[in-house]
Amino acid sequence: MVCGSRRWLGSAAALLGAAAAGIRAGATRPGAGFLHADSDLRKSKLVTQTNMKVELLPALTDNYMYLIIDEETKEAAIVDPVQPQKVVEVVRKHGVKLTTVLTTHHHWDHAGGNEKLVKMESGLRVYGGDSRVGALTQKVSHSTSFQVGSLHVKCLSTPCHTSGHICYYVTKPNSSEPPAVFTGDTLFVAGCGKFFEGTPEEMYKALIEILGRLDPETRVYCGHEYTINNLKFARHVEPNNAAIQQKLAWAKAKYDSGEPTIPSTIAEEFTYNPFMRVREKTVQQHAGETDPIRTMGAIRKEKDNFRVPKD
Ligand SMILES: N[C@@H](CCC(=O)N[C@@H](CS)C(=O)NCC(=O)O)C(=O)O
Ligand SMILES: [Zn+2]
Ligand SMILES: [Zn+2]
Repeated sequence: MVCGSRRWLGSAAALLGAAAAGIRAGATRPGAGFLHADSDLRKSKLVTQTNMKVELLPALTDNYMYLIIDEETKEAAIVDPVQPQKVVEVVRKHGVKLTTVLTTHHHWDHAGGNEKLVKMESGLRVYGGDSRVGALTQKVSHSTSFQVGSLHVKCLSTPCHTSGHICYYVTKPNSSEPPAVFTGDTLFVAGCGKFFEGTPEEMYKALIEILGRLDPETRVYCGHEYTINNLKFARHVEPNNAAIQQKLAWAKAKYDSGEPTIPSTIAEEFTYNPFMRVREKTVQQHAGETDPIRTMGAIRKEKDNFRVPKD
């Protein structure tokens, strides 16, 4: 399966068919024989703060789109709207004004809905860090900032998964509530994206020096529901890390009830995510390295070939 390619649509369609035929995927999970094949069987979730709401919208097999609402002005942004029809429906449900598309990277499973969405909703500003992003109107780079209503958005350039990958850091000025970061395929809960267009050094910079230095309470909203598989790899790297065991048990329970395992926080990621823990002796010893960047390269290579166990 190539990330962002249309090739895997075939398998997604086949799985959707199986779900439609009445095979409830809810009792199973990755590595347990079946998949949550249908995003309609995965529940959405609304994270409500005084100033900002984030609605998690399951898309395709395991992607997420995110609707961000500024409570003060009722202006909204959508992150990676691969399924535009669902976006339009949820915008209508909330009665908000959608003005902004935040595209994390050009892969089809993230940017593939942009062209259709701009036809359905006129006047959208489409942000992204890569000319390969469809319907792009605002090309951004590191530290580019703008507003969505009263919310402040700062672009963080995190090349590696793709060379033009952007994470979006969203804050409400003068608020005591935690910020949010939309990390696409750079940082996942307990994992990171494949290094399709970058190096271990770049991912180190992205995870440790950029995302790792955000407010530790920042909520992490990532591009895919990969948490269980990621934690099984994390457990393989650090078998004695209790934070991994606990998060895995929690994630399995969430998955079985069709609920998202998102968001996490930056502080939490440092406790169980092996790619955020490359400075730890335990992770370095597993990799047979003493340098964090070489450790990053080694564990990414290992995960590329990791066979996820059933339990
Ligand atoms: N291993 C993925 C396979 C799909 C895949 O390659 N996904 C891309 C993003 S579209 C990726 O970077 N995955 C990170 C990883 O496999 O660790 C899974 O858990 O389902
Ligand atoms: Zn991708
Ligand atoms: Zn992806």
